[in-house]
Amino acid sequence: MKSFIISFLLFFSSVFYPLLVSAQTCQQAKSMDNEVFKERREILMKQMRDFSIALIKGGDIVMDNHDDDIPFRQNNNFYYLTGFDNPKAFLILIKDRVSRSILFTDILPLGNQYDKGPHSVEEVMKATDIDEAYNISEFDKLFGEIVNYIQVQDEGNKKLTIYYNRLDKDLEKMILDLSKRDIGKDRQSNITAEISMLDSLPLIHSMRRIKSCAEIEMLETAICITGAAIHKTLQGLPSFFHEREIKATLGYEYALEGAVREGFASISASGPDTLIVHDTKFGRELREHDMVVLDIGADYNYYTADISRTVPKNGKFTQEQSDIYTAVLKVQEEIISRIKPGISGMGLHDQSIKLIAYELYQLKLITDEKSKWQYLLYYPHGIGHKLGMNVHDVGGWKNPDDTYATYQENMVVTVEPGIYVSLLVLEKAKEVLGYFKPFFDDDPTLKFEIPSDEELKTFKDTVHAAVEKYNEIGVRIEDDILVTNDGYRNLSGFIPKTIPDIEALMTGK
Ligand SMILES: [Mn+2]
Repeated sequence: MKSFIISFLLFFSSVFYPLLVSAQTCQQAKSMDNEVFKERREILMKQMRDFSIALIKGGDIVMDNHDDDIPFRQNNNFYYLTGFDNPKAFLILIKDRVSRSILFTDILPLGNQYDKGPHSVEEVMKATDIDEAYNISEFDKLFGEIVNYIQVQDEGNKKLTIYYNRLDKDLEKMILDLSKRDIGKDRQSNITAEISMLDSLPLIHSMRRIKSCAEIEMLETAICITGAAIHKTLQGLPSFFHEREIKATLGYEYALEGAVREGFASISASGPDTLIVHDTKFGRELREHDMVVLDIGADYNYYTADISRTVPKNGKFTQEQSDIYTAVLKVQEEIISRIKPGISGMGLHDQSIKLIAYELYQLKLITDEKSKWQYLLYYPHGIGHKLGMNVHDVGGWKNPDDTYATYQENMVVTVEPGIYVSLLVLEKAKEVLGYFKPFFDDDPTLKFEIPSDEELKTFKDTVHAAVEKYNEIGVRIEDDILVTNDGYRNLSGFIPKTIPDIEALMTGK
């Protein structure tokens, strides 16, 4: 018996232990319970006018070229309010004397052999704890009844407010058509209400900008998974021959760690392609002295990470690669250290331009630190953006009243400066600046005048040697930062970023 136990234990440790150690390294945040979604619906309804409804449409199934479905991902606002990730769905929030939520979706017949989905409205109600659920086939009829019902409730006012996504013109037309058909049908009450159509997005987006603890945990899981994938990619990169191997490694690690999809099209740019900010093709053979930019993020339960690391393909920085990398890293760390509630994203971008210009001047890549256009030839994007369910999450750089939006506690933002050195861009400087100018003209901080041909020639002649020296090196470094009550917490700071840490991980030394 004893020997059986020993051999069993040996068997167990030899067979199962390696499996255990190769399993996931990220602790997975537990999915949100229905109370969370219910509370969000209640908060939204509190902001709505009395006697109004909000109509939130779920995501559409998108076809690829012919008859192939692109993998379905629920609309973020819809998911935010329901936690329900089936296609063909509508949510109606009714705010009257007693507020309630109604979910419509595709109920599949039992025995359906093609699609996975709910087989009864009871199943939907049990899964979501929503007040009422119906088959989507009843939507047209019930929408009319709801519209009329609200008007009866609000007879004194005779005004019906419908909140919807104003960007969705098909939805707008559908609401208007259905309302025209149904309003006034109830002859007994003799109602001819006028309809106010209001945009639901500002209300929902203002909620989504500030993250709850549960949302921060989701983001931390997505970031951990992304970190694990970067770790594996960096270890493998010195022996990789093609960018495809990066893609394979990322996909494998994501799935293994619990993320079934990426939050956006992964960017892996190598060699001269590091100068392209959005290269998602994974189409290039790797070369020994390439730099490789990874700008990636796993999606975990509808929350995405967004992290960039730039490394030498062979694991060892050359002097030139190190010069550019060190400059970007200094700027990135300085900008991160300035994050706290009350500062604006635009203000940070402006500071990042000054810091990058200082570094470019030291590297002899520009001739005037204060120039409004010289830096742009090497730093053609913003310092960062909000992060959440969308990789470029809701809440832009400006408020509706045109003032600059400020960071607040429990927002999550990215910090991603970059320097990209290109002889071709230098040569085409006039065209490049001409491309940017119209976008910048409205912004007093960024507005610039195109330099004269003479000025441009002097500039080109002066910086040409330095640009040649660093040609085709592109570096971007990006972390995901939680704004705290008195500063920040770098959620992705554990992912190797200094030159010694990267070299040690990649070469095993
Ligand atoms: Mn980003």
